[in-house]
Amino acid sequence: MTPHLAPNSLDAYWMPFTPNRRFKADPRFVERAEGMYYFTPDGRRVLDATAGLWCVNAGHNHPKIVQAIQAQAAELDYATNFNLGHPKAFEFASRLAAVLPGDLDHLFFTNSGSESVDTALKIALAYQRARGKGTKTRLIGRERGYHGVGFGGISVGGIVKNRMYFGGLLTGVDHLPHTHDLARNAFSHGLPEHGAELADALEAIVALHDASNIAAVIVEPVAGSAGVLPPPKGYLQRLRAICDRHDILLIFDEVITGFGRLGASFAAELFGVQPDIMTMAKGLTNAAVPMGAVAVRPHIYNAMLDNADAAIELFHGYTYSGHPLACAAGLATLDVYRDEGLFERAAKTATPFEAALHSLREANHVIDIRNLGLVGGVELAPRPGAPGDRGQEVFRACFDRGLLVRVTGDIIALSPSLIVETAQIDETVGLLCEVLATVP
Ligand code: PXG
Ligand code: PLP
Repeated sequence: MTPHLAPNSLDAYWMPFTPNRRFKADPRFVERAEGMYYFTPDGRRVLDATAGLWCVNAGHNHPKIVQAIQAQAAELDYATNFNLGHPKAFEFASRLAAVLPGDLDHLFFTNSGSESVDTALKIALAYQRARGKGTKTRLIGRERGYHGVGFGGISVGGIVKNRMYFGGLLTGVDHLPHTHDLARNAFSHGLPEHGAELADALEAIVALHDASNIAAVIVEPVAGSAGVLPPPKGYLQRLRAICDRHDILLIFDEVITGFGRLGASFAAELFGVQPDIMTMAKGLTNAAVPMGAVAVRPHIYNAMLDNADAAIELFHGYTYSGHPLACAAGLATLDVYRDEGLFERAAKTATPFEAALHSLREANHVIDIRNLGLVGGVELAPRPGAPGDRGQEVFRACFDRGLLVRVTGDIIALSPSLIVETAQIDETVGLLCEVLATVP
């Protein structure tokens, strides 16, 4: 017993990415969920306009996913995937390979997006070495990029606060400029018109370091965490062409953009741009069991297997790689996406979503609105000298009125589950408009 902790105290739990003192002084709880809604302990219903944290793409507590997890827990709780197989891991990898764009045919399983990113970066380095290009070690990320919180991910990531407290990070990393350009692109519907030329910064990095020293570029096709930044028209195609010209791997971090979020299976499919490596998590299992994955194309997998200098081709893996519960949840999730046509549904709903979102243009404080598929960003003017305060107040006022949104700084992000009804989109935008009118 720890005498200074009362039973059920809020004190012991160090909450992630949360102002702990502020939260514990004025906590908010949910204890149950179904479809588009959370329910609080005092019985209030909260419309979830963020799909948990961009992850519950099929809606909360989907009965088929719940049932699959329950059955799996009773059958095989755990098996290591080191030198031992269980059927669902192979089945899930095969099913994923079939839905992934192009020839992303080989899957490595992790437990989160952060682990997927670190895994992808390690594969990129090991691959370059395996094929005799061991000097290709530099990794290129992008300003405002979010690639999770591992040391690899924060090194290539570009969110200042996620980096500045944590020492020297990985060496040999460069960053492309971000693509946020309010002056030229404010209130774009879908992809912004201006900024494809920002991809040419990769040419400048190549000119500085030489391509013989560069392993890979990693980007989010649509930056999510940093505030919903869809790529300028032609930008991703240009990045792909420069990578091809210089024999540099292109990694798409599709942790948010995957599994229907943009109204297509993946961003790679939507944009017609084929990455060499793709990272996934979130919608992979509808978030019901933590899981991430990394997909690679055959040339990468084969080069690693053909040129291995030891029996094990990749010295990497997690205790919980390919966890049976996660595989069962993932298989059921793929069934639900297919059987309910959720990616197609998201593509259709994207039109009324865009219209509703842009109706906030004249709302109080709004300086930009961005959207693609079922992702929306509403950027507010920050309070002078107090960036983020207005965003926090909007978040709380929304929750008090029964609406969960995601706020980063003064940007409100909306990413409802793919099952969202247009009436729920209208309710979301209506409540948000009311809140913006009342928050100073
Ligand atoms: N890559 C991308 C593109 C992500 O969006 C991760 C990697 C890391 O995944 P894990 O599972 O390790 O969290 C993410 C996660 C936000 C927010 O506020 C977004 C994420 C995580 C936490 C908060 O928008 N995305
Ligand atoms: N730390 C210790 C002491 C371990 O034994 C292990 C795994 O065996 C780890 C960390 C890594 O844990 P995981 O495989 O869950 O990432």
